[in-house]
Amino acid sequence: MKILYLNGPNLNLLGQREPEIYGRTTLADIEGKVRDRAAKLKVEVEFRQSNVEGELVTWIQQAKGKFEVIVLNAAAYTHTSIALKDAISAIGVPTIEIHISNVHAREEFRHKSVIASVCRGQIVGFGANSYVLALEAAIIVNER
Ligand code: CA2
Repeated sequence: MKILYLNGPNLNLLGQREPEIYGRTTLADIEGKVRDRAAKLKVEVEFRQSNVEGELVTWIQQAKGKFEVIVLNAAAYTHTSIALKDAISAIGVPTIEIHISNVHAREEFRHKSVIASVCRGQIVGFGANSYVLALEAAIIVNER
């Protein structure tokens, strides 16, 4: 089973700025944690990050037939991107929405997710562990 982790804009800055919200863990650290756990669970993972909305759309489209599940932290595009929503809906690869911070405890504009209705579920607010928890969710989604 192969799981594609996609990360949206500014997540390349993790660990370097705003540690009070996003912690001190870098995206590379998170990838390492996910890879350790994935090896124990005997699943394959691929990690990508882009600041470009269209690149994320292309990666979602290309996931069909190559990955069983997508784990998506769309970052700020979560709250705005109909293009991401349409791509998730069009390709039909089960997608899990994740967030590091508890978006519901933050500004009002972060409470709305444009992509939530086309995702299989959400994991929100567990810091870097949201990524690790998503592995278990991906396995469950794939078994259904
Ligand atoms: O909590 C999350 O995972 C978010 O997806 C992170 C996004 C934010 O727009 C969403 O509302 C919630 C922001 C990612 C930017 O990450 C930064 C990391 C360090 C410094 C500045 C931004």
